[in-house]
Amino acid sequence: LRLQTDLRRALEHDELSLHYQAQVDTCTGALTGIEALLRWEHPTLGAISPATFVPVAEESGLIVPIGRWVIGEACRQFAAWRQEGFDGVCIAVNLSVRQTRDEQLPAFIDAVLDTHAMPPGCLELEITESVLMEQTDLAIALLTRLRARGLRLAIDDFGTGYSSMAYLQRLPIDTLKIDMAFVREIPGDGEAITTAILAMAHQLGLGVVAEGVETQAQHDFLREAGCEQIQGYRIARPLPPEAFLLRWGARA
Ligand code: G
Ligand code: G
Ligand code: MN
Ligand code: NA
Repeated sequence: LRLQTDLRRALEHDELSLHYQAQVDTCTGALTGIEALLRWEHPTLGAISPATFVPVAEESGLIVPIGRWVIGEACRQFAAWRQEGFDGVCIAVNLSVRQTRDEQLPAFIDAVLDTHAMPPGCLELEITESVLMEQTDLAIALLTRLRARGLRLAIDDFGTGYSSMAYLQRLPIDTLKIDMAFVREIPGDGEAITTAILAMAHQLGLGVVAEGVETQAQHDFLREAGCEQIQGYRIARPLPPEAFLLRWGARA
């Protein structure tokens, strides 16, 4: 309850911020995408992980205004970076299940894209596989509406849920993000499932990003397996905007 009250104030008091993590071409190392990740600096408790406060925000419904702030701020930052050589790159934000029940979300996103003169194809929404499994036809209809506007959709943490095949058919998805649980087991038991996900994704015409890549061996395996994009500490940690620009901007 304490967190819930504090979170309500966090939005108004500028305690929330975004860090940005690079997604790169597995072969060339070139930047291909940027994932925005929410951070909360609590005035007395210090940094609180989204793994802790996002569930609280979901329960209270606060995730709707917070999620909107994330979309607005990520797009504002991305637009400000446009002169920095990030052409062909898109910005990804995480969407919580509650936000897929927000009927006003498409109108909100339209307004944000309009404000920043941003093509819809530059914004990717990440939805976790487990979230999708709870989804109703209504949420699927909402995601379909967003995709029809030209936004990109990614399935986050892919491979840990159960109903993969069924919803891959139902949803207009662009990208699968292989869960880091599998990447962690490369070399080893993670190899077979990674290869299988890549084969299926490519058969379906989907792009693939492997998450949580931490070692050279994982990077090498994924390149040989034909995984076109990777993300993880091996490449870069999520960084505050200034540090991200220094590392990845045209003048870097
Ligand atoms: O960045 P980090 O590993 O601390 O994130 C922990 C979890 O919080 C991850 O599951 C991530 O997807 C989630 N998360 C990070 N930022 C956001 C956000 O803006 N919205 C939602 N819904 N989840 C987020
Ligand atoms: O659920 P989602 O995939 O959005 O969560 C991303 C989370 O994973 C972020 O909190 C980010 O900080 C974390 N992360 C990103 N790269 C790595 C990595 O290489 N290793 C580990 N352990 N965590 C990572
Ligand atoms: Mn994500
Ligand atoms: Na993930």
